[in-house]
Amino acid sequence: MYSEPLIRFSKSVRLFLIVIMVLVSSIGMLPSRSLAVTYAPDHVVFLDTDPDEGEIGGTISWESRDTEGVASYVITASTTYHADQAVIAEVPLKDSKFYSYSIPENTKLPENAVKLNVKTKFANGELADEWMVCALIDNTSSATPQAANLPTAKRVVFTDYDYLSNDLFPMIRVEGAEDETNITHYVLYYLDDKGEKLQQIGQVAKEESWLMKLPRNVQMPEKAKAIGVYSKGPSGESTGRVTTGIWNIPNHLPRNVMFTDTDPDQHEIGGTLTWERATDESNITSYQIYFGSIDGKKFFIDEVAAGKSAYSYQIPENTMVPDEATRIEIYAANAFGECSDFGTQTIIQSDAPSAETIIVRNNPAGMDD
Ligand SMILES: [Ca+2]
Ligand SMILES: [Ca+2]
Ligand SMILES: [Ca+2]
Ligand SMILES: [Ca+2]
Repeated sequence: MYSEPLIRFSKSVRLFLIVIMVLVSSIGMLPSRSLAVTYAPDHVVFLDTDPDEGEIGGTISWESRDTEGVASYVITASTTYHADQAVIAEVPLKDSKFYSYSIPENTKLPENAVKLNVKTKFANGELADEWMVCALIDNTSSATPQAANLPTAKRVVFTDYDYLSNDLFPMIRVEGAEDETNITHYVLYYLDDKGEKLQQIGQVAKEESWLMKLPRNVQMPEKAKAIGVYSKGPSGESTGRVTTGIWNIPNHLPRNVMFTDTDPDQHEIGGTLTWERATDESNITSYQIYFGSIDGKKFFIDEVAAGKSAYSYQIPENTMVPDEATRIEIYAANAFGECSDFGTQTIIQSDAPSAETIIVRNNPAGMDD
C-alpha cells in the first residue's frame, strides 16, 4: 500500500471545479460578449456591521483584473435588476490588485437595494460594461424579530471557495422555500452545536439568496458550528430554519481513504475500509460512508463516530455493490447530521488495493437513492 497526495483531482472532478469557478467568477456580470480583457473586478465581498435595517457600514473588498485605462472603481447599491442605483463611494486605482474600502456606519441604503456593485470607471469617465456584484447581506440585529409562521427554505449549502488552502472563503447558497409568497428575506445566523442562535450575520432579499459570500477567514463566534437560515416576511421571522455545517476544505476532509476487496465475486465486496482523521476535526462528529456513482448518486452504507486518529470499518463479505456505484465515498458530518460539501473517495477495484484518494463533491440531490 502506498499513500497518495491528499488531493488529486480526477479529470471529471477537475472539470467540475473549473465549471464551478467559471460560474462563480462570472456572477453578477450582465450577459455580454466574451472578452479576453476583463475589467470587472473579482471577489467582491462585504460584511455589514451596522445593526440597523436599511443602513450599512463595514469593509467591502475586491480584486482588480485588467486595469489599462482604468481610473477608479465605483461602489453602488442597486435593486435586483440594477435599476435605481445609488453611488456609495468612488475609489481610485492603485498599485495593488487588492482593494478594501470602509463604508461608514449609518450609510443609508436606497429603498429596495438588494445588491452591492463594484464598477470599473475609465479615465474618460465611462463605465465598463461588465461589473461585479455581491448580494447585500444587511445586518439587522438591533431589532428583535417577531416569531412568524413561515415556510423554511428547502436547504442551504455551504461551500469553501478556497478548497485548496487552509483559508476559509465561505459561499452560501439558499434554495428558497416551495412557497415564497409571504417571504421577503432569508436571515442568516451562526448557531452553536445545540442549534441556538449565537449571532446574526444579516438578511438577504430572497431573490439574491442563491449565492452569498462572506469574507475570507471571516471572524465567527467561538462556538459557531453551523449556519441557520430563517425565513422573514412582513409578519416576522420563521421559528423553523434550515442549517448547514461550516466546512473548511481540505481541512475537513477524511484522508487516505483505502479499501481492498477480499470478496472473490463480481459485484460484491468485502474487506476493510480505512481512513485517517481530517486535519481539523472540529465541527465533525461523525463520518458517513456511501457507495457513490460517477453521476453523483449516493447510497448510504454506515456512519462512524469521530474522535479517533485513524479509522477502520469492516464491510462484510458478499455486500452487493449498487448497479451504478463505482466508488466508496466518505464525508465528514456534523452534530446536525449534515455532510460536508466535499468528501473523499476511493475507487472500488476487485481484488486489488485501491490506489486513489481524491475529493468528490457532495450531491445531496442523490441522497434518497
Ligand atoms: Ca446604524
Ligand atoms: Ca445593517
Ligand atoms: Ca479552505
Ligand atoms: Ca468482489
